[in-house]
Amino acid sequence: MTKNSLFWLLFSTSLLMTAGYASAQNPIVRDQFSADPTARLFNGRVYVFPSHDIVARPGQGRPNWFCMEDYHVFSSANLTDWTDHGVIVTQKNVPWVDTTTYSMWAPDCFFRNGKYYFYFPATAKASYARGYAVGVAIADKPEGPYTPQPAPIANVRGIDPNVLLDKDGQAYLYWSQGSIFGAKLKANMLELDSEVQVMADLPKVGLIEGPFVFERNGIYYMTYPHVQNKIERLEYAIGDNPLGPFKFAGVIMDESPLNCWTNHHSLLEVNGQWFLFYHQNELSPKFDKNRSICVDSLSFNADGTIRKVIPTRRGVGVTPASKTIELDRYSHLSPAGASIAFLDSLNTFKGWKTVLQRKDAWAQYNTVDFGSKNLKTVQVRALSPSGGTLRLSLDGVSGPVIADVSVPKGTEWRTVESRVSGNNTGIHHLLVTLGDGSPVEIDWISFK
Ligand code: FUB
Repeated sequence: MTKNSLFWLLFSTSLLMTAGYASAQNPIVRDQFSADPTARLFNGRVYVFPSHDIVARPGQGRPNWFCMEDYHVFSSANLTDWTDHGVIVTQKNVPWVDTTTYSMWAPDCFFRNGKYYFYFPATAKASYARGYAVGVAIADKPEGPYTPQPAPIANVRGIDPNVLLDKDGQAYLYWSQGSIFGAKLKANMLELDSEVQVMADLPKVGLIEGPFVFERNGIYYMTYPHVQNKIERLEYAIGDNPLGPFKFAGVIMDESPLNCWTNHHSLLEVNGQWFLFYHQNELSPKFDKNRSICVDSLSFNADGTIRKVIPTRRGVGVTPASKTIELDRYSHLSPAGASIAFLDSLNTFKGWKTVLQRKDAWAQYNTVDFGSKNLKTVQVRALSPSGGTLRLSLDGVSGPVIADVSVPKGTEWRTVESRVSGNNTGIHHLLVTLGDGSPVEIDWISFK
């Protein structure tokens, strides 16, 4: 068992499982668009506060641009099963927001004084502020209900609020508007307690926004999306003080392979393991203002520098073998003959399929928990116009074979069942390889 697998086993068994199954893979929210995830650990659960992209109808904000009317919050006890707690704040209930703008952009949430403070930017009515302002809504529980403050925070003009609570009990608010700004917050978490400062010495060329600040081993990390070239990548700078100056230290995630113009992120430590939450546009490849949130593991070098994160479709967490294993959220694909496509390109929310087109092409899905008793049966939802076979093996293409699955000829999806043999207990990587016959498309796999 790898160190990573052991972490997941301990993590998933040491915390309560949630009732509603959503997904263990990326993107983690698949029934709506979501972006700009700020993840926080509250009461042993991970809560993600994203913004909520929608497809704009005529008259809603700026055409062909971001369109956001409200916020949902999602939570998970194991980073695998996510619960959508529904809408927590909507623009029509915030007195100061100009509701013609649909501009509820990237938020944050912070626990202090026994309350949850939800910080969000939006375009203000002219009587409150000019342009973007940052408001606060307060709740007794992370999932709400939240009560918005009647007016935005004075002297904060911009987007993408983020809060840091330093070791000495001083809280700070950061936000962006061309540059990144920061100031002390009063203990009431609702008012600034210092002059606003531009955070030095961050890049001066190319858009910079979305600050997320944290402290680790005495180092203050200022992390942010930045357009170094054509689209945003995630970078970080480090300093000795919460308000800088900061020195550029590296790239956390390169530009989107899907060409999503924005990225926006947060980092979270859970039981000693760090995670990067970010977004991409896989559910909307042709319109990058409809995004989806993702999570991948992140780690540090001994000197405190951050190792670059390569975005994956597999995401994080253990997938029980008895759940539907979505092979299209793969860990690795063979260099040729394997690809991913939408099940229905007119409704991307239906998800994806894996297409194996050439003999010996394979797809690998990591960290499947087969449990403590040998499983006897596997079901595969598949389609093969001329009929084909699949070989299921563990931990490598030449690892132990646990099943051979015949997919009969046909143009309709069908669920085929096969016997599983051999020892298959514990956590393993699952490999699915195309055998003799013609191409096979796979929707999901599940063991009994
Ligand atoms: O989601 C709208 C804006 O796009 C965010 O506020 C920025 O950080 C970028 O992700």
